[in-house]
Amino acid sequence: MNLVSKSKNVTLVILFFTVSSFSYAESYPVGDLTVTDIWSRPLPEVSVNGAAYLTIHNNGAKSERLLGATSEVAENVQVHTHVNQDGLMKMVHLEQGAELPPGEVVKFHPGGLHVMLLGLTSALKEGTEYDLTLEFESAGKLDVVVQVEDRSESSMDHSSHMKKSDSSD
Ligand SMILES: [Cu+2]
Repeated sequence: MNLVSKSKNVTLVILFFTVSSFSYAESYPVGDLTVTDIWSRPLPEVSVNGAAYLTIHNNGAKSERLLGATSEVAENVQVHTHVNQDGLMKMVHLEQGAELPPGEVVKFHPGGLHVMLLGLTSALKEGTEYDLTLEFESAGKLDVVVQVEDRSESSMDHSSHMKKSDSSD
């Protein structure tokens, strides 16, 4: 009895690790940093500019900075944030880069910090990916892959979806 339940547990643990290694997005280490969850919104082909979002973990004891980035999909890549100016959200180019305090996780997301892609040279199509080279002040350069995926649905209120499917029109 004991032996059987033990081996069952082992199987479950193995299964769990196999599944999680497939379902979790790639993470990229450089210096004391780990970069995870790198994505872009898909955009219509006519779009001039785009943005990339990511999460940076600073596991070190010293402050770091994301100074900028380069990519083949854009003529110019800059670190941007949004500031509220008289009730209007305005994009600001962070010429000194984004600060990454020690022991903290900095999340780049729509409406906040973002990696701005100026002058797109190829379309950001859903389901595709592209290369982005991040440049950090101390850790140096890091090549990452950006997944182009539509996340708008997951951030929306699902109750509105329910109502839609319930209605008869
Ligand atoms: Cu921007």
